[in-house]
Amino acid sequence: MSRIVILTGAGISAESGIRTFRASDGLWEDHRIEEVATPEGFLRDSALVHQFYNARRAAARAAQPNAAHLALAELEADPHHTVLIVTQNVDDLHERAGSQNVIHMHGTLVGALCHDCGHRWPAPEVMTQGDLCPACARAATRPDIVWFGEMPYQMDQIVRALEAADLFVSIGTSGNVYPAAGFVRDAAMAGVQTLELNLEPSAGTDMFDTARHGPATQVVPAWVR
Ligand code: BV8
Repeated sequence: MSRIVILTGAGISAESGIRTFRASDGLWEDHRIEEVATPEGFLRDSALVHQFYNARRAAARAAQPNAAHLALAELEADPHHTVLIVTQNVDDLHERAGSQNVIHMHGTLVGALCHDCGHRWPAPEVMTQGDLCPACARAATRPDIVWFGEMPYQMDQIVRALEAADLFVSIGTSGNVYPAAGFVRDAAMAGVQTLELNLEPSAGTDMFDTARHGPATQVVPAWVR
């Protein structure tokens, strides 16, 4: 039984029609994503941030899982492996492809969070700054997304799984955002084999034992099978 930890990024959803951050040159409607995807950006202009995530939520809802998502679900169903997907993506394409063991370290578009009391509930399709928290009734609702400068979710569980793995695979990520971009180093230091599957060499490609470059819908099924 081999233990596989798989990190995925925006590139695995690119062929499902969901734009990556690099494809937009880090811009969204002339706003730098780092400006919009931050707590400061939310406090500065919550209507703009809700607009940003409403657009992303609609795009994710319209997208379908692709052959790469489906191949990872097939791998998880294979009794010879235990598979944990740690995704930086906020779409739900892994779950819709059939993957069950998924950690959304940067949150999800389908979740809503109260900025004041911390209550969580399923996000409506369209969120506005006037929405009231169902628990404390204050107008402090935000998407349940981890923004720049905020601590990613379930980091302890992720690091424990990385260090106990037999193989760490990174798929569709540019390796620019930490702590996710540092996982390959954590794995290598724990003696875990590392593999990069990406359209092109990522920023951290030299830290991987092996790398295969090409579209995820080709390189991921080829690796799984
Ligand atoms: C933290 C949710 C500490 C939002 C995201 C200064 C100030 C503040 C922080 C920092 C700073 N300097 C550094 C930091 C740390 C910061 C960071 O790393 N910044 C970067 C910009 C330098 N990180 C953080 O802030 C993190 N938190 O450090 O907390 C802390 C400690 C204690 C207590 C409190 C806090 C939190 C980062 C999370 C931010 N949220 N997402 C949203 O989605 O709207 S990040 C977001 O961008 C994504 O989730 C993802 O992580 C990142 C984009 O990366 P990728 O997924 O890799 O996408 P990208 O477009 O870049 O690349 C796509 C790749 O796919 C490419 O390589 C391409 O070649 C490939 N590809 C394309 N098509 C295909 C393909 N591959 C295969 N097939 C294809 N068809």
